[in-house]
Amino acid sequence: ATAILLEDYAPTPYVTKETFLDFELQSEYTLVHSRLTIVRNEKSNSDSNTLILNGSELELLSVSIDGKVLTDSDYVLNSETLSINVDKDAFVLECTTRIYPDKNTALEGLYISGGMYCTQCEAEGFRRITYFQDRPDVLSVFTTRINADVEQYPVALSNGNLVSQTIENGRVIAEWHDPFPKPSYLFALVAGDLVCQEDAFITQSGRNIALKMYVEQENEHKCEHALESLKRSMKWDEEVYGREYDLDLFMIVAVDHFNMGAMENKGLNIFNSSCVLATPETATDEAFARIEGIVGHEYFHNWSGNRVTCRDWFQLSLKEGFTVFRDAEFSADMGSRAVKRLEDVSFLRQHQFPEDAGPMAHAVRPSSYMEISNFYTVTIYEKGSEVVRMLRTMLGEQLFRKGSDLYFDTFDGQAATTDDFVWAMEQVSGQDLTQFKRWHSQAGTPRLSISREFNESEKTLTISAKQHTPPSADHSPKEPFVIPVQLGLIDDQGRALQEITYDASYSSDNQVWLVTQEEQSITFSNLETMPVVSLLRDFSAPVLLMDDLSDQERVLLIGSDSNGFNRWEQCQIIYKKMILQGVTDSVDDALFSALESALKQLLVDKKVENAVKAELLKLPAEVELLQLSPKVDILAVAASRKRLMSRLAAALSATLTSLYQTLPVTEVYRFDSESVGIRKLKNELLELLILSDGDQYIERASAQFTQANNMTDQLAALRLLVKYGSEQVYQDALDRFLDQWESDAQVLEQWFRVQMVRTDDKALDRVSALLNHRLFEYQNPNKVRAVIGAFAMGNIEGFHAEDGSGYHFLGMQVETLDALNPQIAARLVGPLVKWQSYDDARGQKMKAVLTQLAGKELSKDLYEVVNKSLV
Ligand code: DPP
Ligand code: ZN
Repeated sequence: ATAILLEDYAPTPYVTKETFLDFELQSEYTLVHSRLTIVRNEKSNSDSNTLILNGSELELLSVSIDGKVLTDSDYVLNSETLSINVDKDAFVLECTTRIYPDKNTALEGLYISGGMYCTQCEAEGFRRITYFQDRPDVLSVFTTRINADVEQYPVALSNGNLVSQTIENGRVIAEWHDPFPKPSYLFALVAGDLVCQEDAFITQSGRNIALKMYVEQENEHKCEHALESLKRSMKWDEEVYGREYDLDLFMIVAVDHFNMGAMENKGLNIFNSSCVLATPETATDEAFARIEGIVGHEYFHNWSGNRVTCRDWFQLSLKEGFTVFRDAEFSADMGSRAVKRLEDVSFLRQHQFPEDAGPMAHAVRPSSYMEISNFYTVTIYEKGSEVVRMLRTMLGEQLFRKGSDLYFDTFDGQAATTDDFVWAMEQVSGQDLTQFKRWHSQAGTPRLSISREFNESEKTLTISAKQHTPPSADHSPKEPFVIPVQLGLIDDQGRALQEITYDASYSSDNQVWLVTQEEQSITFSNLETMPVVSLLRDFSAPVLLMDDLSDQERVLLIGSDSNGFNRWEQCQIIYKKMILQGVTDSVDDALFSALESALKQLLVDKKVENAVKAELLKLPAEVELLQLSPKVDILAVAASRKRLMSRLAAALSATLTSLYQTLPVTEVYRFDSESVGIRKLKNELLELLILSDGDQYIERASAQFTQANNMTDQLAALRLLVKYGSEQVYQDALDRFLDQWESDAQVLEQWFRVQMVRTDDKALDRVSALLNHRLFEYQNPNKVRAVIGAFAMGNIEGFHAEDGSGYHFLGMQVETLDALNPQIAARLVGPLVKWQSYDDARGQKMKAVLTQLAGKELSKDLYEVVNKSLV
């Protein structure tokens, strides 16, 4: 496999302007007839006469140009491309290919999921349908005709508007036309026996949009939440970004076999059924929130992705980072802003920081890749979103909105770059963002060290910052970043002080200090006593912060910082410190007591949201400790974390009990932040009460499991029974749950997944047994993730077992899956490839499994990941 380089980007000499596709869906195969209107590309200065079309796993039946059939001496065909020399500036190319959707287990291109046809074309799936310029800078107007058996596939959908639909000789013939030019990755087709839930939305300019959600009959009752989320998204994008929907029809389809969460195909979003179907009885609050976020995400892509698309795949974060930022703000506006932010920061630290420190490290705009599917990463998505967030922090809300307006207006209908986005922000703000763009080109998590010096006679406080970014696996440069540090000064009573400084790097409007150099300091004056500094509020930059705050100062901030995020953050810092103390020695009793009393106060504080209370009681994930103490023994960390949790539960027992008793029961299920907060806190408390008081609360969990009228409470109870119950109790609960929910695909996934939380020494046996369960399917990525993924990522004790059996198991599974679905295999191997973060003995065992894999015949996807991890 060879690497594709950003620096090699060049426009194609030809572009496809119009695309007509005719799909004949036959039972054994599908015939795809294409008619492409191709012209010379004005943007290219190449005088090459060679038209290069991408194609993969296709049977070429015929190809002609302007009606003249080509023979194999007229073109060069290999496994990846069809190259034709043409001596015309404009021509029509017609082509017929044969494909086999029922044999397509990779779930890229056209495939069958549970009896229905569907597509996934991003990034390079369209080339598995027909020969085409399958690259995002070729935008074409698509017309699609679908011809299928009307009994089996009465519903036949594609992008845009339905032009006509007829039934002839038992075949449905539907023709769709999408007036908006788009790259092939946004193409979609669906055919199946589906029912439709309809709704409508009236846009700000008064246009009536038909909303249609297509699902299998059995899921008809699971559409309401997604449709409501869609309408909220449409309204939000009008209000916050001034973006209105453009077609008259917006469709959503749910499919069971899907590699990603969902896909923003123009006018026809296709969703993984687990990311769109929900009822209160079958989906948890977490799932409701995830669905709302993903429905929003895909909808927002209509502007940030579809109307303005990416020039090439190195620019992927242009649409993904920006769209994640948009969906995060949408979710924050719909639910609890504080909770959304701290969840996102935890996620970033648990997943993106390790990626940046590991062998697959890459910049938000990478400079090379072998297989683009491997670059749909937390760096492109979540760090990309943080980069957009920093721009908004630096510009302020109003200028940022002006910038996004300019961006959309200027690049509408075009394929753009991350530089274009920054250009728009520069235009509206007058700021020079040249240095800021290093966030796009340089990988790695900057370490930001902060120290303070108080001068009593001058009454000044000087804060000094040092930034350093360790080398990363992609060898990108490490010049100083532009780091916006949001901060506030507080006196020892927790009152906010007014900051006074004459330093131009500080903006008092938004309290942002812009650190741009390797070392830099700022002085605040007019301070009677040494203030406490609340740093990096709302996590204003994706850095690893190391400050010189004392434990007392942290405890003060937990109790009184006006920034909710930082109260939680200081609590996390103390937890991490105590977990590490517990690994080597014993936890500092004074520190523990200080935190204990701070928590006791917060837990009874009526002004603190219930959901935030629940988050304050959660200890940081084990991997976050690896970032502070490299190569620490992960099993020792897990054990220390558990001990701390039990000690906390015991110390807070009285407070937790009375809080638990005062929380109301949410009788009727509602998905609003208040009821979500109550359920979240209640279930968090129940776990701690099991740890402190045992049996009595196991019984409480059993009762909750039986009586719950919603999946949030039922699954939370089941999880606790599986985690803490006796062999008999948890097995019994699992059996009853399966009895109740066996026929519900979304709940069944949860049944598989929840079993991975039990951390006794039989975890590996349980996973192996589940893989042989009659309801498990290797072809279904959701089930694979729920069992193998959840084991490797969530069951630290089982996966990292001393004998290496967890690693060996994962290696075998990855190999099996690679033959079926390379994208899934390359994802699943993730926990192994970060072997260098673990202690040496463990790391060597992980590496041995990778070395073994490297000796096998691998897909391009898996090859890239495995080989990069062994460099
Ligand atoms: N389906 C993926 C997403 O929406 C890829 N575009 O992020
Ligand atoms: Zn996306």
